[in-house]
Amino acid sequence: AFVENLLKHPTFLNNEYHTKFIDETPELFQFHKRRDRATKILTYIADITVNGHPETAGRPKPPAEARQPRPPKSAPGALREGTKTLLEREGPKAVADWMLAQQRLLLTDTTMRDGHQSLLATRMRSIDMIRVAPTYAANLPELFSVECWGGATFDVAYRFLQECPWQRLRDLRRAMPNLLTQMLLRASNGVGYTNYPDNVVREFVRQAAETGVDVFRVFDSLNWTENMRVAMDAVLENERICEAAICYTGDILDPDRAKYDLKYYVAMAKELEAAGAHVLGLKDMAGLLKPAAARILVKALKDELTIPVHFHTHDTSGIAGASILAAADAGVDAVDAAMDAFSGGTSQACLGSIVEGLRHTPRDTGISIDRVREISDYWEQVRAQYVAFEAGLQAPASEVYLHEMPGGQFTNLKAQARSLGLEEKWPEVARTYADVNRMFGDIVKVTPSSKVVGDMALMMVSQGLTRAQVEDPATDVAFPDSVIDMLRGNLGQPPGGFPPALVAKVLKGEKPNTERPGKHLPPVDLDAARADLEKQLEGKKVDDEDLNGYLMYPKVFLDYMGRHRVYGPVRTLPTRTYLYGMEPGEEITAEIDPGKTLEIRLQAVGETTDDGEVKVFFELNGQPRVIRVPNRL
Ligand code: BTN
Ligand code: 3PY
Ligand code: ZN
Repeated sequence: AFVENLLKHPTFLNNEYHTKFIDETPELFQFHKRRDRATKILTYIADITVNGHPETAGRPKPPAEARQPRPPKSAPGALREGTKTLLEREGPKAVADWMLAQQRLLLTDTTMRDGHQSLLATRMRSIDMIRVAPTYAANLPELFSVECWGGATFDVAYRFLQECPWQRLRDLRRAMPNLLTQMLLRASNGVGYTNYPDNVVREFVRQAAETGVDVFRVFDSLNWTENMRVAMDAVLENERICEAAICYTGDILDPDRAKYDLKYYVAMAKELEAAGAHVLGLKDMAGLLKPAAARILVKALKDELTIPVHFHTHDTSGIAGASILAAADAGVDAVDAAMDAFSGGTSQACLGSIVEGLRHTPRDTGISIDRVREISDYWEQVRAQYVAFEAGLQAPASEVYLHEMPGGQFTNLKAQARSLGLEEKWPEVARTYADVNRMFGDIVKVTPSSKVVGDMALMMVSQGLTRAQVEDPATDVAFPDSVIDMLRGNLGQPPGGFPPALVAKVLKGEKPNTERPGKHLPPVDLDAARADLEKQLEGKKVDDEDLNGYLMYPKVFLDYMGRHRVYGPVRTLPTRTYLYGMEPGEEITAEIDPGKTLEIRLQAVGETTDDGEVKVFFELNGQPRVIRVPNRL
């Protein structure tokens, strides 16, 4: 009856069906609330098989031979001890001291977070990570950490992948008991795009620590230390590793960019050390730290700090490997890199190349290149499943030194420009992005401040506005909401503040808040929020993880829950099935609960009937099942 209700609904008949419709149309749920999980999954597969997945329509498809990736074999025997073992035994300070005592260069593998965030629009699904996680634990216990959570992966999981980010974390944590898991946390912006009340930030950190994050890389999108303390203190309180990051922008060797000079970065690093950081993150989100500057900056940081330094950069311009080797020479303790298949371009430098580049040198990483290659072979097969989301650079882009876009934003903004019909004008978008940065007073550009600069640049190019016009008090400009919000002070303050004349124009005389945004946000009543959410979910009990998802992204979370009621645990499907459905004769398995595995075979897809339905014939664990779905094509 549910499907019938759905099918006969005018929205469907008009072909306007979108998942939102399900969320906004509660009467659909009056029947068959208890449709079992298997039927839900079959409904999903049938729907995708008949209609395709909305996100892959019109995009390239993986070749038929690109079948489910197979993880490599794990080294036999008991797991060797790793960094997580040390954290558990002796605590975060001991891990930091241990880092300082290593001569070898320590490595963080970013494939499961920044790698796919930067190359595949963050679309990697949990199953592709969880299947290889035990191999990481068995074969690469020398890694410093595995970055696998936070940044954009949190909302993309709910929003586009129809899966729970907390469950991903829990599963990865369990599969890699000897390795440190690492996340990217946008300080008071949590894993969102706006400042949250202090108690929401604290509660989020507590939950992330409980579910399985060991290393928190905390940064602020305007480099405002003041705005990092709540998140940092929460990490410290939960006895996890607090890696507080300075975001690198400009060029310390360029006298024209004196605002962000060596002194500036060293001073900020010392502030973060004084605030209790166990590790200093050097976060070069756009890949602007060139080799000569890396050598100087790392040397200065190592001279001035007593905590280890962990360098993160992007290979957008193609020079990241050289910067990393320079940083290694200057004594950096740890660096980020991605497995071959997820490296290069807007992602991190190639992990295997760094391993080999340092082989037989004092900073030899001690990592087996054979083990790296096996895992990278797996990642190559994984990447092939996601061709629909490839938007990558075909070649290095030295253009990044002009616009300074972070790795995660570059290809994203290009796609946005394309969808606005501005593809030909990309060089102008890039120049305008640089102009906007100067107009805002030369700020750090990283989520969420980078989005504000991007919004403004796209608006100016599409309306043909120049910087001079925007700054001219006599020209009327309709500023994007995100710009108004930032200049109100809602993301905090950049060094030196925003240019007063621009603030006056954008806010039309309204006084900005120059204090910490969180200072003025009332705490959320968590019990009331939970009760409210339970009511919206018609009495379903809400646990702390769900509550935290809702607090970060209320609408995205509710949409996810609405779809979950219809489709069930689709995260257990192979990626190919999830994105493209099945072909007649194909057979897959999906473990919908620990130990409960479904064997699903697609027998045939029927003709479309007069009322626009298609019967899809399955065998579920050997039993025939027929599912009817609308043909919406
Ligand atoms: C999403 O991308 O909205 C989440 C995945 C579930 C989407 C399914 S695919 C079949 C059906 N058609 C839609 O437009 N949404 C659902
Ligand atoms: C994020 O915030 O998601 C980033 O990757 C910033 O570099
Ligand atoms: Zn990054």
